[in-house]
Amino acid sequence: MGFLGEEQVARFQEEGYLLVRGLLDPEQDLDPVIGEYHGVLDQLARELYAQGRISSTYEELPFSPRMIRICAESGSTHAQYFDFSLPQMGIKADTPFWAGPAVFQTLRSERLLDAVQCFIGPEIYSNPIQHVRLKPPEHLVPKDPATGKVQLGSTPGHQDNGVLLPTADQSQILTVWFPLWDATEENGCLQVLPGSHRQGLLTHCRRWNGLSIPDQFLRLEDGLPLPMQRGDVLFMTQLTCHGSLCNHSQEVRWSFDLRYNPTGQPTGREMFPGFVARSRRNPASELRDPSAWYGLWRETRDRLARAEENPAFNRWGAEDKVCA
Ligand SMILES: O=C(O)CCC(=O)C(=O)O
Ligand SMILES: [Fe+2]
Repeated sequence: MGFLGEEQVARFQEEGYLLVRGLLDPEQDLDPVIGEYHGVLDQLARELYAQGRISSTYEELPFSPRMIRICAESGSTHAQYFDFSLPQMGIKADTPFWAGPAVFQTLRSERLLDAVQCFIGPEIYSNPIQHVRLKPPEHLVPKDPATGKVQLGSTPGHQDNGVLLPTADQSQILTVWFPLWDATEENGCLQVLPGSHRQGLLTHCRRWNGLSIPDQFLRLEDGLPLPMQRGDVLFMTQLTCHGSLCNHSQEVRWSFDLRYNPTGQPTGREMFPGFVARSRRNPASELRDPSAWYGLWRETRDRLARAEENPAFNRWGAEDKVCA
């Protein structure tokens, strides 16, 4: 498994995306991550309980209802607590993140990298623009008190190239998205616009739910929903327009989105740490130690917490006319 045929790579180039069914081994690539996140949720529950923000740690509940209960009662989705990246503003010395060993092993999964190699070659760099997304059902989580809007709702239409700095416009950044549990139209699977990568970078506007392409340039409703099962992996170019549906189900929608580029090319987010995931030319340059990976993120957090100015994470100003 893992090696893709020429016709699959050609389809990716033509359509801007490729969905590969059953690429990952759910038991080897996904279950260790799920196990690790049980510990993360447990730790969060204990902390919130100690702070008096929840009335029980809900230990008796399975992961998804436990998380939903904790989010509902504490009034937050705690997205940063679970994420293996840092926020783009307001990083503090105690900003939480999770860069655990099971996550690291999945970023380095041989099956995954064999496939990535078919798109970008054998010198593979793990780009630090990456997220875990644990999205509770929208109707079960309170709205953000600051904005009055749903927290961690559907992802609006965008290109990943729009969320990185122009330094990486010439880089070849491959987006890799997969669900930890089945992603369905009901729980908010991804939607892509086939062929949309051929029109170049579109203008993005900053809205309450992040950067997105305004409606006059992109109708995500015309997109193709891509329900995916555990083990399936979606590959996209950095210019492919995509977003997600809403989570109208009763369970958490859980996914990883990772990115890889050929080693040496700008990542578009140089203030965050990437690493060499595979090198056939210089195998010793590969990062293999999960605690070293955690250390890179920790140092980055501590450095940015001390910084006086917030670095810029994207190119879009608030003043663009189409955004008014
Ligand atoms: O998972 C989502 O809802 C959005 C993911 C996304 O935009 C990405 O992986 O680039
Ligand atoms: Fe995206």
